[in-house]
Amino acid sequence: MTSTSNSSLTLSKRSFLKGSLATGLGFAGLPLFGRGAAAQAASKGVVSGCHWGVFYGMVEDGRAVEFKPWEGDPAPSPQLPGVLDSLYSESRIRYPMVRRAWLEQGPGADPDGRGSGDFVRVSWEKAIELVAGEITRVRETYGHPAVFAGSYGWKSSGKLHNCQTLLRRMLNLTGSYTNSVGDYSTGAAQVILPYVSGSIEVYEQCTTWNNLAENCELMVFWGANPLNNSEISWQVADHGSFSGVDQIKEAGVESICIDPVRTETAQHLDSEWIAPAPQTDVAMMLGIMYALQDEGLHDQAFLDRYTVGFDKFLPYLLGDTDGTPKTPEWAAEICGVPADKLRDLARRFSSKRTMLALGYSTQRQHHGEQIHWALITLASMLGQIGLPGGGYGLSYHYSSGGSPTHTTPILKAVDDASGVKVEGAAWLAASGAVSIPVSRLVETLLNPGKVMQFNGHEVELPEIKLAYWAGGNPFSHHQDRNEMLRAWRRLDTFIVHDFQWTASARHADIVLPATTSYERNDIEQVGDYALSHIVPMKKIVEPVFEARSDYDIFADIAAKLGKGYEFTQGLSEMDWIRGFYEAAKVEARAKSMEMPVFDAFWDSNKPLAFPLAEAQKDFVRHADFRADPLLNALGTASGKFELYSTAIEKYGYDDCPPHATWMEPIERLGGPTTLYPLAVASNHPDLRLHSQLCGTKIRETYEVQGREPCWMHPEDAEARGLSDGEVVRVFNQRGQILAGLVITDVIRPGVIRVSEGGWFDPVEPRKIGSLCAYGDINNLTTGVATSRLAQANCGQTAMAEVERFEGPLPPVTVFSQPA
Ligand SMILES: Nc1nc2c(c(=O)[nH]1)N[C@H]1C(S)=C(S)[C@@H](COP(=O)(O)OP(=O)(O)OC[C@H]3O[C@@H](n4cnc5c(=O)[nH]c(N)nc54)[C@H](O)[C@@H]3O)O[C@H]1N2
Ligand SMILES: Nc1nc2c(c(=O)[nH]1)N[C@H]1C(S)=C(S)[C@@H](COP(=O)(O)OP(=O)(O)OC[C@H]3O[C@@H](n4cnc5c(=O)[nH]c(N)nc54)[C@H](O)[C@@H]3O)O[C@H]1N2
Ligand SMILES: [Mo]
Repeated sequence: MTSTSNSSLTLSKRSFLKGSLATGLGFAGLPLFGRGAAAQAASKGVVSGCHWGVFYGMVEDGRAVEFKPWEGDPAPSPQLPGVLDSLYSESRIRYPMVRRAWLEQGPGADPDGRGSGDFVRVSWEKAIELVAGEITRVRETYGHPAVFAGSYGWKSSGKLHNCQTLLRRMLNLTGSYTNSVGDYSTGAAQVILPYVSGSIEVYEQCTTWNNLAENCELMVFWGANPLNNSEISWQVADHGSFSGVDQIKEAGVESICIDPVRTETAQHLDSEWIAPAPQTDVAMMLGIMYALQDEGLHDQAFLDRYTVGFDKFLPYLLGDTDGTPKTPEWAAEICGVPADKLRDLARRFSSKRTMLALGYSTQRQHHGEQIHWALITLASMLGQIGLPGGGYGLSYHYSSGGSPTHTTPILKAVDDASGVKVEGAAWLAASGAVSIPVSRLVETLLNPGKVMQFNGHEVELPEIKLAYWAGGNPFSHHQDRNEMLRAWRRLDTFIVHDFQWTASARHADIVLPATTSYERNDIEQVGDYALSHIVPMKKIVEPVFEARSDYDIFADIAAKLGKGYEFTQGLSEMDWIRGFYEAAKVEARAKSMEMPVFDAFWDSNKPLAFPLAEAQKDFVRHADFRADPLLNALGTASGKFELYSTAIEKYGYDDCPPHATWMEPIERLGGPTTLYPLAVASNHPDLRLHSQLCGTKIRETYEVQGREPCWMHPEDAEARGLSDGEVVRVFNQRGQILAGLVITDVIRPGVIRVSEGGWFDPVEPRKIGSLCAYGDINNLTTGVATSRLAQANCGQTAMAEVERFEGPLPPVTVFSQPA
C-alpha cells in the first residue's frame, strides 16, 4: 500500500477496519466510532472515566465487553477498544513474579540477566515480605537516598489510586528516598518560563477557542497538533479541542502548520503547510524577527511598556554581538524555509490578528530552553499578547487547552504524607530527601557523588541501589536505551507495579500485578482545563487473576514496616472517595453552588456537571496584564516579559545564554557534526498513550509486519530502494530497531517518524546494543540534557539511517507472557 496522499487519519481508520476484520476477535461487533461522531446514548453500563474520556463499561457475565463513550463526549477516542483490551490482553500481568537469579542469589545477582524473562511466581505474602525486607536492607546499608521513588509516568486517572503518590506515601511514612523534579513533557519549558513570563505557563489556560473563532485571523500551529494530542488528558479527557478546532474552521480562520509532518489538524483545517528541518525553529523565528525589525513592523510601544531586555537582545539579532546578523537568508540556510517565505510570514503575522500556538516537541530537544523564549520574544515584537484572538498559547494541543474553564470546586486527592500539598500535575510536587531532575536518573546511576549544575544551584547525585516504579514505564520513556541498560546494572533491585508486561516490568527483579482503574472505584474531574464535570470512576469488573490495587499493595507493605494504620487512616476505598467529594461540596457551597449528597451523586451513574460563566467562555490570556501591567504584574523579577534575564546571566551557563539564542544541537538535519542523514521525529502516537495500549489488540490496526511503523517520504524511500510495507532496520551510533515502512508524503523529505512508546524487545536481552525486534525509538535518541539550566530530556534529538532488513526476521516476543 503506497499511501502517498493519504491523511494519516484515514489511514489509521482504514487499517483499523482491516485489523478488526482480520482478527475477527475483540473488536468485532464493536461500533466503529470516529472522532466527532455523535456518541450513542448509553442506556445501561457502568459509568467511569480514564485518560481517554468518560465512558460506560458494558458488562456481560462479569466480563467487560464494550467501553461505550459517554453521550456528552464531542469526539470519543478511537483508542477506547484498546483501553478495554488492556484488561484482558495477553500482556496482562497475572501474578506476583520474582526474577530467578535475584530470588535464589539475592539482590544484585546476575544484573545482565534482567530482561531475559526468567521469572518465578510467588505468593502475595512472600512478595510483600521481599519488598519490605529489601527497602529496609537498602536503607540500612546505603542510607535512605539509595531508594529511588521518582516513579515518573502516566499512572491512571483518579484522586485515590494515584500509585505514585501512594508509593511516596508508604516511603515517607517509613523513612525517606530520592525523588525527582520536573517531567518529560515540558522539562525545558517549565524551568525557563518562570524567568521569561513569570510562571510555568505550559499547563495554564489559553485564550479560548471561542474567542479565537471570533477574533483570530491567522492561527499558527507551530509543532502543535490538537487533533492528535488532545485525544487524552491527564485527568479525564473532555475533548474540547476537537470542537474548538471545528469552531475556528467554521469561522473560516486562516491557519498555518509549521511542522515536519502535515498533521491531522493541518489536514482537517486544510492549513498552509510549512515544513522546516526539525530542531531549527529558533533560527526560523530569529529570521522572522529580523524581517520584522528590518521592515519596521515590530510594536515598539508594546516592547517598551510590557517587556524588559529587548535592547540587549536586539544587538544579537542584528549581529552586533557575534558578527552574524540573523537575516532571513541566514535562517533559511539552517531551517530550509526560503528567506522570502520568512519575510512573508513576518508581514502576515504583523498585519493580521495572529495566534502563535506552540507545542512541546520543540523544547524536547538539545537546547530546548530556547524555543519558548524565542516565541515570546517574537510575540512581544508583534505586540498582540493579551488582545482577543492574538498573542501566543502554549497548551492548545494538550489536554484540550483553550476549552473554557467551568466554575467548579477542585477535588482533593490522597497525599504523600510529606506535609507537602500535592496539586495539579502530580509529578511537579517535590518531596523526599533528595531530588534529581527527572530525566537524569541514568546519569545519576552512572555518576554517584557527581555535582550537577541545575537551574542556578548544585545537586550532588546520590548513590541509588533500589529503583521502585509504579505508574510509569522508564524502559519506554527514557532516551538512549543502551546507556540506560548499562546504568541499570548498577542497581541491586528494580521493583515494578504494573498491569502490563511492559519492558520495564520485564527488566524488573520484583513485579507486582496492579489493577486497572476499571477494577476499582475512584473519582476524577473531567477536562484538565475545562473542569466541566466530576465523574464517578466506578469499578466495572472484579480484578482479574491476582491483581490488587496499588493502594492495597502499599498498605500491606506499610503494615509490614509498622505503619499500616498511618497509611490507611483506617479508611476504606469508598471512605476516601466520599471524603474527597465532601470536601469539594464544602468548597462548592462557598462558591454558591449546591452539590448533591454523595450517595445520590454516586448512584446517579453519570458525571456531575458544573456551570460555565460567560466571562470564562471568552477568556483571553494575559488580558489582565495588558490592561494593567502594574496591578497584574507577571511573576518575573521585573513584573514584565523578560527578553533578557539577569538571573540567567549570573548563572553563566554557556549552554543557556541570557536571551533567546540559536544554539547548534549535537545533531540535526544538515548540522555540522551530524553523522546520519535522516532526522527522527518520535511523535506522540495517534493510537496509544505513549506505550500504553501497545500490548493490546489496537496495535493490529497500525503495525506493519508486526512492527512499529516508520514513516518516510517517497523520495527518501526511492533513494534507498525501499518499498512500502517492508521491514527496515533503523539505526545510528546509539542503537538499532526494526520497523515497518510506511511511505507517505505527509512527512517532509529528510525526516522519518517513529512514534515514541513502541515496546522494547531486545533480540538478545543480555547484550547491550541488541536489535529491538518491535521498534522502541528510544534506542536511537540521545540521553544528553537540554542544558545545565533545565537538565531536561531530548527525546526529539536523533539522526538515523534506514536500510532494508536482510535475513530471517526475529519474532516479536514482547507482547506475550515471559517464560
Ligand atoms: N523519544 C521520545 N521519548 C519520549 C517522548 C517523546 O516525545 N519522544 N515523550 C516523553 C513524554 S512527554 C512522556 S510524558 C513520557 C511518557 O512516559 P510514561 O508515562 O512512563 O509512559 P506510559 O506508557 O504512559 O507508561 C505508564 C505506565 O503506567 C502503567 N500504569 C497506568 N496506571 C497504573 C496504575 O494505576 N498502577 C500501576 N502500577 N501502573 C499503572 C501503565 O500500564 C504504563 O505501563 O515519555 C517521554 N519519552
Ligand atoms: N494520542 C496521544 N496524545 C497525547 C499523548 C500520546 O501519547 N498519544 N501524549 C500526551 C503527552 S504526555 C504530551 S507531553 C503531549 C505531547 O505534546 P507534543 O510534544 O506537542 O507532541 P508531539 O507529538 O511530540 O509533537 C507535536 C508536533 O510537533 C512536530 N515536531 C516534531 N519535531 C519538530 C520540530 O523540530 N519543529 C516543529 N516545528 N515541529 C516538530 C511533530 O511532527 C508533531 O506534529 O501529548 C499528549 N497527547
Ligand atoms: Mo508528556
